[in-house]
Parts: sequence; structure tokens; C-alpha cells
Amino acid sequence: RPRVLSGIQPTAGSFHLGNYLGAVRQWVALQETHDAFYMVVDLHAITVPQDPKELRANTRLAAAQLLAAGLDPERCTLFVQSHVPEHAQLGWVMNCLTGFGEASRMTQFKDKSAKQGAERTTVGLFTYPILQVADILLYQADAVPVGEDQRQHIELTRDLAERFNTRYAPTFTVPEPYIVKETARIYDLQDPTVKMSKSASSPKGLVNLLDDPKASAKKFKSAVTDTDTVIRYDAENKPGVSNLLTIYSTLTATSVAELEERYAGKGYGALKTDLAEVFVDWVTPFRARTEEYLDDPETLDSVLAKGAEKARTVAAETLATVYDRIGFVPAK
Ligand code: AQP
Repeated sequence: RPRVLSGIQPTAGSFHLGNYLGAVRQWVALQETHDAFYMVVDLHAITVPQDPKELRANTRLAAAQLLAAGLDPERCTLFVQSHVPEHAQLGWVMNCLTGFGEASRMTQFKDKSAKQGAERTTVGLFTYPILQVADILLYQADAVPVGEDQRQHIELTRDLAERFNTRYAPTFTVPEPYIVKETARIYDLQDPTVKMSKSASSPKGLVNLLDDPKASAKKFKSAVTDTDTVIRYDAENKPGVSNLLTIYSTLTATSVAELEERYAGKGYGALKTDLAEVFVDWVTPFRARTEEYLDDPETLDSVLAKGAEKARTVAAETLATVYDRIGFVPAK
């Protein structure tokens, strides 16, 4: 089976609809066909300040949401990044293989550091994509299911894998991004030209899965569309309606063409009200399942411990090969 690896940050507590449709949904499907490794990336979370209590709670909450979304520990390996020390170890090696200029070109860093200001930006945030490279290469992943915003980091991963393979000896699988075109970028409901994001979206534009479903329904009903009235997918000229059609289509497994037909002659109001209902129907059991996993932290922790054990077997083998190729003396 080909292997996939991906991760999600535990920073915000609740996942948002962009995280789910752009990434997690694909993770659930891929566990059926791939040898799948998924992790909660707590090491990445501390690139910005975290309250210790919240970080711990949010890490368990992220794992609970992944299980509620449909990850099955019998079908995939689910773990917490900091439980596998090889991530930080290979991360260092990758730091030493990356050019400063090369790292400086990462647009996500540029955006985030510009927003935070130089004083508050950590070196960790700067090297974040390089740790991500290590995350992926440790598992010899063939593909990395992510949203469009991560494409540049996967390109960096490919470059560094090839660099190491050329400089030392073929060691790493060079991974491909796995980006599902239709849901690669879910947009802010209030500003459908920017991606839905926990840090950049206005509260009204961001749909958090664990928020009160009634409040989320309201956000769909007041989503920004356009002055035209036709319900038609046209990402360029009608980004708001197109975003709603994408979300509707994915949550109900109905094609966009079918939705266009169903809503021919109807107004935006009907589409928004129906989508609000579709979302509430989907999210209500999701929230209940998340609660159930959270109510039993012992089981949750033991799922994560088992996952870490499985992950470490793979990660340790890769790291040992890397250390050997570099010329480190083996620890006897
Ligand atoms: N709007 C989106 N559309 C599609 N996919 C998205 N992802 C994030 N936003 C969208 C994908 O979600 C996965 C997990 O990403 P993360 O844990 O790194 O979260 P993030 O990218 O930090 O989430 P935000 O909301 O985008 O955070 P900020 O605002 O801090 O940048 C990834 O696969 C990502 O592509």
C-alpha cells in the first residue's frame, strides 16, 4: 500500500470547515486505500505562544475531532508529534540542509510574521516548514493530503529529499502533494476571496465545527454573495456563491451541476437556508461524537500511545539510516 502522512495543529481548539473539507475529509477516505499516518502537530503549535493547559486540552480535543470525523485507529496510525522525538531530530538535520534564502521564500511565514511583527516572530515559526519536511520524510510518505495553502511546503519537502538523496545516497521517498481540487481552498464566508482561516478570518466568516450549530447556521445565512441572482458556479466572478456550492456539494455528495439545476430560478436565500440545514445535520452528530471521545480521556490517551509506538518504529528506522549516511558515530 502506498503511504500517506499528514498533520493538523491543535492551536484553535475547534477545527474549522476549511480544515475539515480541505484535509481531514481526505484523510478519512485515504485510510481505506493507503498506509496512513496522521498526527496532531503540537511541536508546530508552539511556534506561537501557547498556554500550557490549553495546549494539552486542545491536543486531546484535536485527536477527539479526528476520531469523530471518522479516523479509525485500526485502519490508520494516529499519534501526537511530540511523542515521537525523531521529528525534532530529523528537523535539525533538515535545518542544516536548507538555505537561509530558501527558507525566507516561504509565503506562509512571510504572511504570518508580517501580521505578528518582527519582535513577536520566533525562529521556530521561520523553521516550521523545515520541521514539516522532517515530519513527512521520516515516514517515507508517497503522498501528503493537504489544502492548497500547503503546496509550497510540499515543494520544499521534495527539494530537500532530492538534495539529501543526491548528496549522500538514495534515502528518502520524494512525496507528491495530494490536493483535491474541488475543496483545496474553502473561503471565508464574509470575504470569499481569502481562505477561511482561524487567524485571519473575521468571526462571521469562520465556521468552527464545535461552535453552537445555530450560530454557524446564521453565518451561512448571512454569507456574502453578489448582486446577481443566478445560482451558478463561477469561482472568478461569483466567489461567494461558488464557495457555498462547493461546501454544499461536498457535505451532501451531490455534484455542483445537480445543485445548479435544483436551484435554477431560486434565490440565494433558499440556497443559504438549505445549506445551513445541511451543515447543522452534519455537524450535530460530529459534535456529539467528539464529546464522547473527550469524556473518556484514558481510552483517547491509549489510542494515541499505541499510535506513537507504531509511528516510532518507522521513524526510528529512517533516522538511523540518516544518521549513518551523514557520518555520525553510532551510539553503542
Ligand atoms: N481554508 C482552507 N481550505 C482548505 N484547506 C484548508 N486548510 C486550512 N485552511 C484551509 C488545511 O487544513 C489542514 C490543517 O492545517 P493546519 O493545522 O496547519 O491549520 P492552518 O493551516 O494553520 O489553519 P489555518 O486556519 O489556515 O490557520 P492559520 O490562520 O494560523 O494559518 C492543512 O492541510 C491545511 O492545508
